[in-house]
Amino acid sequence: MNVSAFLDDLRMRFPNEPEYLQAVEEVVSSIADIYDRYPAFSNVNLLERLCIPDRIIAFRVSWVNDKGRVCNNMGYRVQHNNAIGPYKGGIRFHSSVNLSILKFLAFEQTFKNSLTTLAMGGAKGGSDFSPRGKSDMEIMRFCQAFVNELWRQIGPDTDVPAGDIGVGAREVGYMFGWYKKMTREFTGTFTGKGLDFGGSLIRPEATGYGNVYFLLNMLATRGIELAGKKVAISGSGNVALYTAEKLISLGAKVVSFSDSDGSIVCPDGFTEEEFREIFDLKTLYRGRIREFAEAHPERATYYNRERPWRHVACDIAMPSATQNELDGDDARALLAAGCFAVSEGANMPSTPEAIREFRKARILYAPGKAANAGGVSVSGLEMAQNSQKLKWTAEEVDSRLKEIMADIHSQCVQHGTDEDGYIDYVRGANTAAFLKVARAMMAQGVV
Ligand code: NDP
Ligand code: 2IT
Repeated sequence: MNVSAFLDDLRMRFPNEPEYLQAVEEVVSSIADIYDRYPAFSNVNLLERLCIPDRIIAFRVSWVNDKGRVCNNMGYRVQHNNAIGPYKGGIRFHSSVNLSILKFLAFEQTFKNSLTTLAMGGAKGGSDFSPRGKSDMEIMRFCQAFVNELWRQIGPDTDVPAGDIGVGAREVGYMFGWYKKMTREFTGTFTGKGLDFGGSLIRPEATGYGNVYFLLNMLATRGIELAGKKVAISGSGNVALYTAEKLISLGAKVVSFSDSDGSIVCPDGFTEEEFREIFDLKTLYRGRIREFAEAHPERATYYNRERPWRHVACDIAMPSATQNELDGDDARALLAAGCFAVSEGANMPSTPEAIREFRKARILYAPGKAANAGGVSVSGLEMAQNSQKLKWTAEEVDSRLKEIMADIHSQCVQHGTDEDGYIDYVRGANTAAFLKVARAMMAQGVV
């Protein structure tokens, strides 16, 4: 396969979609060899069908704010690929949302879901609506207007949305409520639901916990203990907070958090009590991370409009906020300070230059599609429980999550180990994920 000709063609057709092109380039570059080994793939133009989404739904969402004014946002659902199961992936509400970002996320989701061992295709949706500063009633009206457009396109065996940035239990609850009203059916069409109406135990924790389980598998390949290690985290949302909770419970030292306004750093690690305060600040009060540093100036330093990476020495970095939040300079600063492992909680948080630095330095580097797959995995387990009309215990879900993360790690090792023994998790994850989806697409013909 001529990788550069393939990418040039996509660039010409989708010139204004940099995030989408970035995600595709990473995958295509790492599967080119294996793709060429099977000429049957190119005979049916499989790669192009795998990179271009099956379907994109776009719509206007009109809703009324608390002042009685009508506001208009864009809404989207990108149904990328359903070769191995129903479309599955989160919904993002953030002012930055556009088609390029949702196409990259849906593309990544297809590969991630393939790794989970469960039957889920890939999708992503969202809106440029910003929940920041909105009242509960405004959020509810927006969610209802969004689902009013989307409900015909989704279903328990068709497409199952969940949360992502700006969409947590509150938003999923409102969306599920309106979906149920429109369909007059109680089904498992959303995951991340409240525990009283079909939600799974451990789903809120799953992405963060899963990332720590994946990290433990990576560290074990080098005989390294987690206890006592300093871990820099970005973000302070769902993924970041549960990553920190698990890390602290295992004796690691969490030295940073951030939000879209700035970062807080505590070089000797937040105590469990301090973490609880941060957790409540972000979840109960929906506050800003700076408020913790203002309340405890002796414990934490606040860096306005800055990411944490250049402000703290750490052994391990777990970027858990958003895409392209760790660039080449950040990567060099982390490496210079002794960082030897990076496990991505966010989707595509490291820029291509940062990834090149990590791989060149031969540190442990896990891409999000492997490391953060715990969230969608437990979503898959929520779907299974909903179908059975049963509820599993927290212990059962957590132990299945651990097994799935270990399995994903094994797939990376199987397909990504270099001749010198270095595990290239990027190549491993992309190859394993690609092969499964490709086999399913081949078997199903040109559809
Ligand atoms: P949340 O909305 O709960 O938290 C997002 C966090 O990132 C917040 O701290 C937010 O700050 C910060 N953030 C968001 N956008 C930006 C930005 N443009 N610049 C800097 N900081 C930003 O989302 P999640 O924790 O669910 O998601 C975080 C990442 O993890 C995303 O990349 C998501 O795609 C990925 N992910 C999520 C999964 C899940 O199950 N939720 C599963 C797998 C991956 P602020 O508070 O200021 O908005
Ligand atoms: O990026 C992701 O994997 C998610 N936001 C979770 C998707 C899901 O369907 O649980």
